[in-house]
Amino acid sequence: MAAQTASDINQMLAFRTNSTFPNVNIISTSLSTVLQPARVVSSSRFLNPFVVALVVIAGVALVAMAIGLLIHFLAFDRKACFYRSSFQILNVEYTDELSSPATKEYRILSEQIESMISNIFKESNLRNQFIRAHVIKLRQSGRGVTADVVMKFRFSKRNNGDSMKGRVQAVLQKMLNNSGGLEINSSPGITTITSQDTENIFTQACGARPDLLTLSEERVIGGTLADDGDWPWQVSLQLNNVHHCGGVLISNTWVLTAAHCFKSYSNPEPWTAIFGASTVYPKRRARIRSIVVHNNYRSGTQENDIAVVQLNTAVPFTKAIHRVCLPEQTMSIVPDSTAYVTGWGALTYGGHTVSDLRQGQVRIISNAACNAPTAYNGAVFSGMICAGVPTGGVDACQGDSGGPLVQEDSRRLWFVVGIVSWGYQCGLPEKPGVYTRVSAYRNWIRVQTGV
Ligand code: 4AZ
Repeated sequence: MAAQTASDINQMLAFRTNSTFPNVNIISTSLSTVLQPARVVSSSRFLNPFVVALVVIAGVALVAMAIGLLIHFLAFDRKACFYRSSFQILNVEYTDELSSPATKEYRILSEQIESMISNIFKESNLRNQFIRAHVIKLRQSGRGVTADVVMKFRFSKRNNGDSMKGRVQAVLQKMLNNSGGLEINSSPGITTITSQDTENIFTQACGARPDLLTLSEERVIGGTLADDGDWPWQVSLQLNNVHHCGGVLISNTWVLTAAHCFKSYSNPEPWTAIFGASTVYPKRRARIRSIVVHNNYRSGTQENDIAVVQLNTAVPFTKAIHRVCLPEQTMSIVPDSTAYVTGWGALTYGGHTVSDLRQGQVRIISNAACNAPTAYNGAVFSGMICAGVPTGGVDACQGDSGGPLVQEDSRRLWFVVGIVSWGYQCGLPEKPGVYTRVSAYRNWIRVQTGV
């Protein structure tokens, strides 16, 4: 039989249903008679728009509450706890290079210790509580090295540092057989310290910006206006109480600056040093005891544009006032790496100085590129270093002279790599800022200041 029409098939089905299974049809008819009115009742009750809205609102409120509680317990119910510890490392011989955080040896060993601690905690049941470990000092112990370390955790507010000490200690115990190439003497003891203790430790060390003072996870430099404490080593050198030059604090008593700042007045009497981001509301003032200008400063070429200034009284280091790190003689500064220049200098060539400290992000330019015929055509000597942005616009300018050009190392310590020295006007493309290369004068600074 070929094609049957739909009505043929329907007729056949109707016939079969009625004749072969008559009971089924009766039952099905009676079921539908019973269910029909009930269905009408249920749909009118549950699809009532008012009830639906109520259910949706209740659901949303429940989800919001759950999210709120989760955020609260994950973020706000936690407080920072700090511990201090000392690790004795037996298989690393102590050398002089390990006495300064500026050396490659110090940086490599500290990073190795920091990642060893970090790995141990990340593999432990404290992985969600561990934040950071930072080596604050390497010292000689016997023939080996002892590393003083600060560690930060975030625990629930219901716990305090002391109650969690045992758990932290238990994890550190595992380090004895899993120390990634370092031979640790014995399980290190730990001491609970406060956030104020941690801040004090970093304030005494060199090169710590606010994020390191609290061992924070974040690091941000936003905008161009600096906050108090953002660049704690920045100094304003004032002549008869008027801002004249920038400077950078390298110890409690010494400020590094440019020689050309003292071309007209080299007698310390009218000079003062001002600390804090605002020159109108300074955080501190100090008188100047002596000014040491480099013997071979040449004003024609700006060679050896470097000077150190001794304060009359030592400044106590605080959160907002402390020293920068000095680079080693051998420190290589990588072309195209990021650096920051800070100061109260003019915003345009020929403009006025400003009263709130400003910062500019620039990139290091190789001396070869900076000496190109379209740039400075050979006027940049080996004791100088250039930094700028290809399109111009961000640069040091008049009044920034003597101030710092700084870079952050892999351990978040900041180094002064340059001192604002000269340039053709300000912010022009192909005419970057030229700075005194601090690493080239590391020995001169040591001889003059003992730092
Ligand atoms: C100045 O006259 C000066 N653009 C300082 C830095 C620069 C230019 C001029 C670099 O003190």
